[in-house]
Amino acid sequence: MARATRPTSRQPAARKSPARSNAPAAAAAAAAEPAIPNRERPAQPERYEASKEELLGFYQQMLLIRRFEERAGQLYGLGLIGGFCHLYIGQEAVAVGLQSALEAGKDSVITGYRDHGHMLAYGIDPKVIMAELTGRQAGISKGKGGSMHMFSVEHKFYGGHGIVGAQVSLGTGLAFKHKYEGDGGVCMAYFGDGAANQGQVYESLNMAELWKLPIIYVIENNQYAMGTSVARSSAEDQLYRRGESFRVPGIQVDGMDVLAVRGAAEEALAWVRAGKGPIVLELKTYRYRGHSMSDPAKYRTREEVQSVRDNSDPIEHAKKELEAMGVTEDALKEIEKEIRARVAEAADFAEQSPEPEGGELYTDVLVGQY
Ligand SMILES: Cc1ncc(C[n+]2csc(CCOP(=O)(O)OP(=O)(O)O)c2C)c(N)n1
Ligand SMILES: [Mg+2]
Repeated sequence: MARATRPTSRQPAARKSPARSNAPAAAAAAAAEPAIPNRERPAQPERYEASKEELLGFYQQMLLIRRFEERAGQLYGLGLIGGFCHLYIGQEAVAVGLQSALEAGKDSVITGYRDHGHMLAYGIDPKVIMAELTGRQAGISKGKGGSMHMFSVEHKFYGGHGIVGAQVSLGTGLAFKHKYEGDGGVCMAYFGDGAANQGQVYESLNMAELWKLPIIYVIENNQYAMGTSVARSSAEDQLYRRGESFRVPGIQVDGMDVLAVRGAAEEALAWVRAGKGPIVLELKTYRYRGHSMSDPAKYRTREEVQSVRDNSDPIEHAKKELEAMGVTEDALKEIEKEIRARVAEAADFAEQSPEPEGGELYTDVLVGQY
């Protein structure tokens, strides 16, 4: 079961001092160099050893996200969801594996617009998420945020952001707050492979390492930024290495295996909670659907998508493992039934709830009076 990471041909290289090769003069110069801080590297994470109950829990959460997103796609098709809607189907193991390792109420989370799965993985009620999608008063942002702008300050879930990369600097601010207030919390800031090429990401990495901020930068590498593949857009396609110039270590993880993801989360949290500063996790994953509901997905073949579904699906993978642990087909069918019922209930709630009152236009606009 040693599938903790799906290593690439380019594993993290051992750090070398360029002076070392030029002995003996260079060796003397190297010896005189002041000690370089933070040259320690995190260990290669182990795959998490989940009990049957824990794995069942992860399976349920992933299935809930999958069925919720499928239903959201249908509601969009029916015109009940307006604006943008970015589905998380295929990436479920990432949010579930990572968020299961966080301490609720202490650690904070921030992400981009593909955010429904993260909210569900945080245990937020599917009803208020679906009601937000349909723009209803009962939605978690009172129906004013929609798919891309959901928040739950109570859960320390800070959105839901439509501006690519913005959540990285905002997350760095959240991490600064954790450190400033000494509350022991860690921020998990999720962003995509496309966002990883943004300038503000590097300004954030620099500050976070300089100030040893408690933050995990999570790159969800689903291989595409809208219609652009990583290969077409990224000079360094091994995204876990993107923190290296700032001495921020990185780990690459199989994002289609929830236990590998959870194992990596443990390692990253241990690093950050020990006060060693930020860390980058690159989760290799895949989105099955288009970038958003309006994407015809002409930039990749159906065969490519089908091959990932057939060979690497995170839910099928967990299901097989549960079967091997002795969970019966009937028990799994029962779970499927319960989840379908929860999603149907959320969809009914979202359709039947009233729209916000007109006066809501003026609430929650400013934090205070100026
Ligand atoms: C600053 C900014 N530039 C461009 C866009 C348009 N845009 C929306 S999503 C996206 C692609 C981002 O891809 P990635 O970071 O890989 O995330 P994914 O959609 O795969 O989750 C782009 C370019 C935007 N919203 N904000
Ligand atoms: Mg992407």
